[in-house]
Amino acid sequence: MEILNSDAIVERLKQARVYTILTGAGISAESGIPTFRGENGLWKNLSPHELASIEAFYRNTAIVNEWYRHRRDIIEKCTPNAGHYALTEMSKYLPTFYLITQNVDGLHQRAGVSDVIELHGNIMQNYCIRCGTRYNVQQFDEIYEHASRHIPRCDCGGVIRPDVVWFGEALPAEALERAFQAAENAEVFLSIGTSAQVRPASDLPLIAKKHGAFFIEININATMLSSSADLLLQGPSGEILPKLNRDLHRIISAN
Ligand code: BJW
Ligand code: ZN
Repeated sequence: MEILNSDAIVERLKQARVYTILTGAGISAESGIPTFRGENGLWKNLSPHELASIEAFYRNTAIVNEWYRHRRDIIEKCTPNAGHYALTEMSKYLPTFYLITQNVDGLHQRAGVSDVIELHGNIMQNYCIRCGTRYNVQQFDEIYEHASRHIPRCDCGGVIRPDVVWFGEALPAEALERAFQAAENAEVFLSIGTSAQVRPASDLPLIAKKHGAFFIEININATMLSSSADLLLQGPSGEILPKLNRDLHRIISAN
């Protein structure tokens, strides 16, 4: 069945030159990576707010490090799903395609998109809080294994932390600037698998809409953004995106 079944929508998508995509944890759920919120979103009875902050890291270094190590293990064993691959396909034929992700799992890159705007960093990278030296997973694990009290330290004595953005921290300036630009320039904006509860990422769809974009949301549940959507595609992104890709490809190559 076609999911783009209104003539007005088909025409709008056909004319659009700039497609901007925002993804969240939901797109990786079908790869087996737990989302942050909702039923399975807790880890050892702690919410993301109690784990993803510098205060939590200093207060509970062992627990937070264990959480990241556990998540890295899961991510390393996972593979991108049909939703990631559908976006990769779309990136090849849409005239201008920006992919912004809140995810730190690197699955879009593993699915073949080279230019991904990562708003919240990447879980495989770590850095020293004092001198900035960077450590990849292997280097980090080596140090972590011998670390006293689960506090991995750099040669300079500084604590090593994951290169991700915690609550209260600024997003990487260049990525944020590119994301705002991509939202402002979007003619079609797709928000996929995000609860849209975390700012400033959750502002992007509304910025795009304010600048005239056609806003499509893909999610298994309603979110804060659903009432602003021009088209709501409810269901798992691993099922919806391949259908959307097929329909879009047909519409665009019919030009
Ligand atoms: C499916 C599916 C399937 C399931 N198919 N769908 C006003 C302005 C600016 C900031 C704030 C503000 N008010 C408050 C703030 C502070 C804060 C914030 O937003 N708090 C709110 C919670 C109220 N924001 C910040 O602190 C940010 N920084 C900041 O503002 O800095 C200011 C500053 C400026 C200058 C100097 C200093 C400071 C930083 C936010 C960082 C968020 N970090 C985390 C952790 C990253 C590291 C890690 O991974 O460990 O990012 S928290 C967590 O939430 C993670 C995610 O990227 C993020 C978003 O979650 P996401 O992706 O939406 O996942 P879920 O689980 O919430 O939702 C999954 C969705 O998928 C659901 O809707 C499901 O239904 C759906 N789904 N399966 C389709 N198969
Ligand atoms: Zn250092």
